[in-house]
Amino acid sequence: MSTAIETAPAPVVTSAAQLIKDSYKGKIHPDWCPGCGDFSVLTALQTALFELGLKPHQVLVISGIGCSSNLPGFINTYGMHTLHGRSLAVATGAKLANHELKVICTGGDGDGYGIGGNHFVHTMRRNIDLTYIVMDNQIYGLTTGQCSPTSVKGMKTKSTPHGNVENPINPLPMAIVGGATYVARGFSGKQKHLVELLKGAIMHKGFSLVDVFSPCVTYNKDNTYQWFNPRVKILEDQGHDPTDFHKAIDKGYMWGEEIPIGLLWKRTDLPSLEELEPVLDDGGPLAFRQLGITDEQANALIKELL
Ligand SMILES: Cc1ncc(C[n+]2csc(CCOP(=O)(O)OP(=O)(O)O)c2C)c(N)n1
Ligand code: SF4
Repeated sequence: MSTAIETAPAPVVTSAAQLIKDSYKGKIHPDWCPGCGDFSVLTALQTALFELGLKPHQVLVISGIGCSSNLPGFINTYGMHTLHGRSLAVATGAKLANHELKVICTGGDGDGYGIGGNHFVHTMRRNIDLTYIVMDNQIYGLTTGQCSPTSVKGMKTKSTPHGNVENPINPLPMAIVGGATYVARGFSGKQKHLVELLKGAIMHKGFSLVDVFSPCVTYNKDNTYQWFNPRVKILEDQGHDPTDFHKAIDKGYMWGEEIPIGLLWKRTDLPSLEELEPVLDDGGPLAFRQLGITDEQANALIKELL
């Protein structure tokens, strides 16, 4: 990978009239390999935020660790680069501290479905209002090409030289039964379509998963743009009904000659976690509220705990 290059400081935007697409351009140029699918996801996210009219300070992007997880460094919003597999846990805390922020997690399949699998399951069942974008390249990119939880059976990787013997997990049916209330799949090669999926996910009140096929051009020589292009079929062109549970599961399982992309599943009848939390009922974000104790009491408490 090339070295990150620092550019001019990102513009500060305080009013909607000042918004331009470059408002979301980060200070650092991405250091992804030329051709990496993650470039398209970054552009799609910046376009979605622009088209939704969200100002950079209204958005927080949080990641774990991986090539894809470097994304918060390349976008001009609030951002946090956390530990491998821990983005959803940190995002849950951030969302509860300031539920007025749009909180978006970005990362890879290893980060989200491997080491972060436990957090994935428990965040979904809470239906907290977060958007989770997983750049699914079916490989560990940053650590140079080991098998990931979504690598297909038989795939030869650095860690499976004789072929992967394990079955991959399927994040889409898993999310549908796990409690996610917006479940979609995109493809880096179909950026305009991805923008619409991301806009829907960001505006959805509840937990949204957008799993994106984002080819790793360096380490995954099987699931390439050329491999996906003839296979991906847009669900919106087929009249798919995203409120039909069984059809959503069926579409989520399809693999091989036809792979559906688009909005598989959406439900709006479940309250999100913040809506159920009485402490968030009134009084605005917790982060802006008075502690309810004096500075002396706070200092004494800190001293006692340290
Ligand atoms: C606790 C911990 N375990 C392992 C690692 C090493 N590690 C860093 S990134 C990564 C996997 C990255 O793969 P993925 O999440 O699919 O993202 P990609 O790089 O493909 O975008 C691993 C295993 C780490 N940083 N921290
Ligand atoms: S190693 Fe793969 S995932 Fe990482 S930047 Fe390069 S192409 Fe992208």
